[in-house]
Amino acid sequence: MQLLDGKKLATEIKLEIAEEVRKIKAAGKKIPHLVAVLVGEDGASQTYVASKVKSCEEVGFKSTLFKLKKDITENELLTKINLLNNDDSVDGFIVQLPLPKHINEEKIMLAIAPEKDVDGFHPTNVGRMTLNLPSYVSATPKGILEMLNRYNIETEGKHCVVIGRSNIVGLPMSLLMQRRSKPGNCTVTICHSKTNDLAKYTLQADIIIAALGKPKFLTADMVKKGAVVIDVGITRVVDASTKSGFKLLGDVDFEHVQKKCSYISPVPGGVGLMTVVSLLQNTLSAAKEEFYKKSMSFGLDEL
Ligand code: BQF
Repeated sequence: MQLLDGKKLATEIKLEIAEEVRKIKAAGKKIPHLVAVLVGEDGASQTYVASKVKSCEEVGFKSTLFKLKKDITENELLTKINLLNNDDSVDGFIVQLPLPKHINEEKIMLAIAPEKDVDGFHPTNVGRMTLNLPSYVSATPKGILEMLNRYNIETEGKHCVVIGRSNIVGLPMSLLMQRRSKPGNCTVTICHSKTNDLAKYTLQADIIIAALGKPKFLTADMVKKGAVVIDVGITRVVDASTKSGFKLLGDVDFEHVQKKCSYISPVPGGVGLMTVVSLLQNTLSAAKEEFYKKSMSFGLDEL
């Protein structure tokens, strides 16, 4: 078994991004600027946003965090988004999820200008990703592709089982694994909460991507010998023995599954760190106008 070390990869990629930022600065160009909007005081969300801000600092990006009160109205949040859409100093921004229940997340996602949607959640970016057009790709699936790529894991012709069909992970992941590219070219099965006899599918999988959000759900008896197992789950459970009072559990029963597989990603220290790095990569793409040109364009060559 080989560990898919998200910490090692994230460190390596951040150094590469930092080097590119250094060149941008040396060329006298503006450094990438990411804005994060946090609504309310959810503990996990605060942690995630903090690690995104810290990662920006590490690579030399500018970052701005807006903390909004949990009782902010939907309209007030939409006004904030409109300001960010029109602020030329902002290359990309994210609205940290989940949002309080009185705010419609779908409506918020739709309000973000696709050109600044570095989370890749806007239907324009999801549609472009689906059709293999240049676009921001949702950070977790993007990070998993980067992980497979950097560990040189062969995916062509393999059977990939994705467990979970969320808009943010399962759905885009399944599309990315089947597409004509490297990594890609898999035969993909999407499994979910209504799948009958899940093990029938996972036992045939060369690659399993577990993104359902149930701690230790994938057990050793569900995994074929030599499979590649990617654990996307991160459930916080109370644990008095840790400094923070909680620990993170993946969707995979790591202790037993690791004995059967060729590669496995740990939790913590796996996919989560790749997710944060992908956000940095998307922000760099935004600053470089890789997917959307800010200049006026009437040509068909500039999608
Ligand atoms: C690690 C997220 C669910 C809902 C909203 C490193 C992160 C997590 C774990 C992280 C996540 C999950 C993020 C580890 C961002 C990933 O070492 O295992 C980093 O910061 N994530 C988020 O912003 O919103 C979420 C999961």
